[in-house]
Amino acid sequence: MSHLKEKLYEKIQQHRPRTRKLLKDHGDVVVDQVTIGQIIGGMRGLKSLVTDISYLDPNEGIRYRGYTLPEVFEKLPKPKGAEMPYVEGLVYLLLTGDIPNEEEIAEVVDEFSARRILPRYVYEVIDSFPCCSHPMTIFSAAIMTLQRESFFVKKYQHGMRKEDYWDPTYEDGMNLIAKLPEIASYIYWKLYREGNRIQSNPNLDLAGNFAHMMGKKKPYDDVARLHFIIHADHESGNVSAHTGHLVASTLADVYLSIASMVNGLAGPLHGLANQEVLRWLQDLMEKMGGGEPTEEDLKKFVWDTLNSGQVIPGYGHAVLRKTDPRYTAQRDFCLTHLPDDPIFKYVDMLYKVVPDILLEHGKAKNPWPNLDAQTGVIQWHYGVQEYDFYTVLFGVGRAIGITANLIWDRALGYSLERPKSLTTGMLEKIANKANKK
Ligand code: NMX
Ligand code: MLT
Repeated sequence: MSHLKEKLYEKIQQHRPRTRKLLKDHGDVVVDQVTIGQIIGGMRGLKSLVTDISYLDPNEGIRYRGYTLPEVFEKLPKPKGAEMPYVEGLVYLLLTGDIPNEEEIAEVVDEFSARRILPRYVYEVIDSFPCCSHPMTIFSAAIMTLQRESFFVKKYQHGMRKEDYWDPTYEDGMNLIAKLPEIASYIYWKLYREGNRIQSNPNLDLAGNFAHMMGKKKPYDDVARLHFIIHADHESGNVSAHTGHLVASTLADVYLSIASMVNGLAGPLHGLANQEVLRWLQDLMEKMGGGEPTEEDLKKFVWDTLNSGQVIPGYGHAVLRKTDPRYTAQRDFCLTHLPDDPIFKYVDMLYKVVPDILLEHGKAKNPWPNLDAQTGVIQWHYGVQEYDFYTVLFGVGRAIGITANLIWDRALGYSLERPKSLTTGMLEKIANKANKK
């Protein structure tokens, strides 16, 4: 057993009595109430899920295992000469709650390297997609294709004790995370570079190898590290995390669950917003004829978008009420590495005008930018300009956090998810009764 897996098992054994006690001794304690507004309005804010992998504070933003993003970037070890930490360190942190040392990270780097090889049939499935298929569709299908490799399915069919479910889930999860950069980079070459591809380098860390397979020089390895780390998790209620958890609650394996997660991410109100931001910016830049816009030009463009009934992509959030720290982390990277990039300048000018306009517009509860507002700028700057690919990159990162969640879901024996629905008539009755009081 690897050190990481041993450590994880130790943590699981320590944690299990806490969950058992909560269920057994405090199962009836009321945590939250639900309103009609929440039932019709997408369960916004309803406290109904549990995870220890990450927690999202509306004002502070995400914490991974209790650490803010700046703390994660400061504490996790970095490859020699790199500005950003190892993604492998984040995997270790999310799974165990501990900051790994260099030696512990090196073992995870080796583990991913050993699990990377993609079966031939995955390339063939990607090759066989009809032209104009969206990269997220191909990404999801490629993950589904790998489902035949699931250890969980084999073990389950042979009969497995519930407390052992986490083990083959870990194996499936680690195998899949290791393969995702290979799948993503091959989709890129297939769709935009006539199917040539760069072979993986077994001596590189996961993000370094991704940059290598994308054919990108430094600092794109740090771009990949930054990207995968900030996209990894956003507690359990967002659509991709929730979908992954929901599907896995049926004991569907990691491949089925992560493919579902990818499908959830592919909607424009969620992960696809990063492609929408670039599409919208290109439209803006075209209107400006390549020149620098004035503040008035930008205000007009933003109002035109709103007045035509569309949302401003990359702005707003279901939970956050301040600028997303993932936006700030990417903005800081831009300020250091690409301060004069023309798209960055547009994005930064928009940061100055959009929040006030959204406040005046009066609808969005959060007028501040989310992470998607900055992602494409960085990718575009380093030559990844096919913006329909950006959500695949989000998916590679997100799979890391969701896999950690799925392993822990199994370890703690979380139940099949099955909330109760009501009819509109029933809600009307409840509303009338409440009004009579
Ligand atoms: N531009 C225009 N209108 C907005 C925006 C925005 N950026 N954000 C929210 N609104 C509207 C929203 O459409 C809703 O209108 P209506 O009452 O007509 O349905 C109203 O404001 C209230 O919505 P909120 O409660 O503030 O937001 P909600 O929690 O429902 O949705 C988002 C959150 C993120 C879906 C929403 O802010 C949005 O559509 N943003 C733009 C798309 C985007 O950037 N998505 C990426 C989110 C991050 N991610 O990667 O997942
Ligand atoms: C995410 O990273 O999943 C998004 O910010 C959406 C969310 O948290 O609701």
